[in-house]
This record gives sequence, structure tokens and C-alpha cells, in this order.
Amino acid sequence: MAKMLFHDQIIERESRVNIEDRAYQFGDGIYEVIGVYDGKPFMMDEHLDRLKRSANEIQLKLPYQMDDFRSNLEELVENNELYEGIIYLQVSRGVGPRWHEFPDPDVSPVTVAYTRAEERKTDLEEKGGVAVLTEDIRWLRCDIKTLNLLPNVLAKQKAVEHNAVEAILHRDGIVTEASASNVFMVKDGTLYTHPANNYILNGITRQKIIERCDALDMKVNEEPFTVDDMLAADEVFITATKSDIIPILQIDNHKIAAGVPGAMTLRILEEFRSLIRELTET
Ligand code: DCS
Repeated sequence: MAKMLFHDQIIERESRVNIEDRAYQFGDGIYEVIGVYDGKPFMMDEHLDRLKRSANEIQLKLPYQMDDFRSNLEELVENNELYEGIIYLQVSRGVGPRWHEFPDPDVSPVTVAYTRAEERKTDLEEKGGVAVLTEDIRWLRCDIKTLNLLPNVLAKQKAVEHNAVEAILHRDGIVTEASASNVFMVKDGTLYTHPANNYILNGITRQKIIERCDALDMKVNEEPFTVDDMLAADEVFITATKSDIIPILQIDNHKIAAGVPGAMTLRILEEFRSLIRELTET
């Protein structure tokens, strides 16, 4: 039987929900999705740092130290014998009578985590996929990884209905990110991606790629670009936990360049894979 983390205990997995949990009623909470490769969580500390930042931004006091989160999640992965997949971690503001304002200060946040086995999407990473474009109708604090994901759900559903892997979002013609991933484009040998401000989630995969490109002297400009710039780009790719890097070959009816995965995208994919190998071989 699979196990889950509930507060700071590893228990048998169950799906009982307290109907007055604020995550359930208001989406009042935060989360992280952490990739696991060969039984090892990838960039756990970076994910936990972001969780801490999200908590601060919504004035939620995390009930445990980062070290406790880390060891509990490692224990969960071990207990579930997870080899390839993800850890889902959520912290809600807690359980209390349904009033919009924060509950009584002694209501403690509810931490839950579980794991899910997931194959690596190597084929999609190498061959790429198509995307749709849709308007970014989210709020103005997309930098916080909150549980309020309805606009993302609607965007992704549109992608699925068009047999696309992702929905790329734009705000007044500026490309922000995608429903559950960040967007990069390549033009004349330079990478472009939206700056990490309130309009996007600063993806851990995104940050790692920028860091790696800097080390390799590949130029990355964190500056906004338009939908037209993207459609005229040499390469487009998306990044996220576990799906890593996916080349985008076509957006709506527009082919990106020759409609095949680009050389820089594949080079970055190879670099990213070597980071994962460094993790799994140590
Ligand atoms: N942008 C959004 C809106 C996301 O939801 C995600 C991740 C990203 C960017 C990429 O961030 P990471 O590189 O840190 O994963 N979404 C997670 C999710 O909800 N499911 O899988 C990944």
C-alpha cells in the first residue's frame, strides 16, 4: 500500500478530505512538484526554498523547518519505493469555519505529500510537440505557487482538445509562460525568456537552464517578447519539472522555423540530462 505524508507522519495513503480545509474551499495554500530520478529527488532544496517564499508571500507560517520537510519527503520516497516520478507536496492554511479571512492564529497549516510513479518523457523531449496559444487570464501574482489553478486548468484543457502538449499564455501580446511550464525562444543564437517577475512562476527547471547556459557562454536574455517574435523564432521550447525540456514545433497553425527540434534546444536538453546523470550517479 502506498504511503503519504500527513503533517509530519508517514501514514497509509487515504483520500479523505476535511471539507473545511481551506485548500479545498479557497485554494488557500501552496504546493510544489519535485521530480524523482532513479529514486533521488532532483533539486529538492530549490523547491523547498520556493515553497518557503510562496508561504511568505501569502503570510502562511510553515509548520516545519526545511530540514524536516526534506527528511520527511526522502522517507516518503523510500517508503513508496519510488524510482521514477514526482513528489506532490501541499501546505494549506488549515482547517476552520468557512470565513474568507485567515482563521484563528492557532489553526495550524495542513501538510500533505504523496508520490506518483511517472515514466520519463524521453520521446517527447527529443521529438517535440505542438502548442496552442491562449490568453493569460490569471491574477497578478503568478510568481506564487498557489493552489488556485483554474485558469491553468482551462488553458491545459484547451491544449488537450487540440492534441497539443501545452498552452502558451500571452498577456496583451506578450508571451508570459505556459499552463504548467516556462517558455523559451531562440533567435539568432540568443535565448529569450520572460523575466522572473509577478507575471510568471520562476521555474526551478528554468533557473537551472539559465545557470547552465551562463556557464556555457550561451547568451540568455530575460526580457519580454511578443507572440509575433515567438512565431518568427528559430526555436521554441518549454521547461518544467519531470517533463524537463520539450521542443515546440508548431504553435496553432504556425510552424516554428522548419518545424523540427532546434540545435540549441537539443544541446540544452543534453546538458540538462547530464545534470540528472550527475544526480543519479552520485
Ligand atoms: N509555470 C507554471 C505555471 C507551472 O505550473 C510550472 C510547474 C512551471 C512554470 C515550471 O516550474 P518548475 O520548473 O519549477 O517545475 N508546474 C508543476 C505542476 O503543477 N505540475 O508539474 C510541474
